[in-house]
Amino acid sequence: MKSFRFLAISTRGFASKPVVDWTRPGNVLSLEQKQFYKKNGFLLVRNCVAKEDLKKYEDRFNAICERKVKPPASMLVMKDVSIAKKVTPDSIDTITKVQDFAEEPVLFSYCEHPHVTNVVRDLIGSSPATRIQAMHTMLINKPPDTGKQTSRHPMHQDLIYFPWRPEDLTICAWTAMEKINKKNGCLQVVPGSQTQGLKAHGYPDWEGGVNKAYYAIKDYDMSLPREYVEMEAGDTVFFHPNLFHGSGTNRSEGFRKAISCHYANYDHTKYIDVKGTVQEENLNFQETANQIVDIIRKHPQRYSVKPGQEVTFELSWRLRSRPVHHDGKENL
Ligand SMILES: O=C(O)CCC(=O)C(=O)O
Repeated sequence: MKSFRFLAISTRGFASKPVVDWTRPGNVLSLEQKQFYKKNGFLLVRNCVAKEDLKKYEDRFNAICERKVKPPASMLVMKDVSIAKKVTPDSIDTITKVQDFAEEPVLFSYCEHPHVTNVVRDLIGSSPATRIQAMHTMLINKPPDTGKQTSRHPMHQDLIYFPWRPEDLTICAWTAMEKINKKNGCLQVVPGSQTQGLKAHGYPDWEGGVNKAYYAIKDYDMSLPREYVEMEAGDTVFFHPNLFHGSGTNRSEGFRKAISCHYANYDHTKYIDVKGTVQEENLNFQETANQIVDIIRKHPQRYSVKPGQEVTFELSWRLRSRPVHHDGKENL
């Protein structure tokens, strides 16, 4: 782990510079692709990650689930709410997500994959040399639904979880590790919704339950036009943190795997104080923020907290994120 600097600042007076030039093609993307992203808030890049790479990530995930490989102490291993209460040993069939794999070398190699990072730099950077940081990392093993529809992920905006800005210089890369379609719960997106600003979120009032911290946009307008992003293994969708998105019930027999990373532009991103924003008003957000901070306070060694260092929500992100392709003497 690297050393850290304190970067909590107020949003007041913090205006984002036009870092990305939307009038020119990127290093790897055409002008049309860049403009499609700008307008719609997402871009699907087919065949972005090779099958051999996907196999490496899957093998490592399986080895972690089967306890053949010890995960880094800071990685969270999660179960679906409908499975979690059953007393079953951990296996590929019970682990539905791993999160915060910045210290896991094989999984983190996804975040460093040049086909992914080249696109990221075109969409949140100014040049192929733009410095980026992997902020949030996940491998999602969406289980076949048990009948309670807990495998659904409600429509939400990822920015609700993130205490940094500007949002236009953060992006998610989400790669299908196998064929993903409506049947096994593909991503659903509302094109253009990233321009609407951050909405209030809360737990959906679904019967059957919902997974922890799976928030939904409150009073969501079900008539908004949704696009179902069906993908082949290796296809990658890049999306804006304000894009309305979610995923449907997995009605197949198998687990549906995707690997993802949220990146931020290292040189133009600052933490904000969420006081007075939609995020603070969201009680569930506070609950989640406190839970993460509490875990780190309880296990300071796991996260390399320095003696006497105050564990804040911002610090919780700095400890779990990691610069990509640059020395990053300091984390964002
Ligand atoms: O993988 C999925 O099913 C949805 C992922 C997602 O929307 C998220 O984690 O924000």
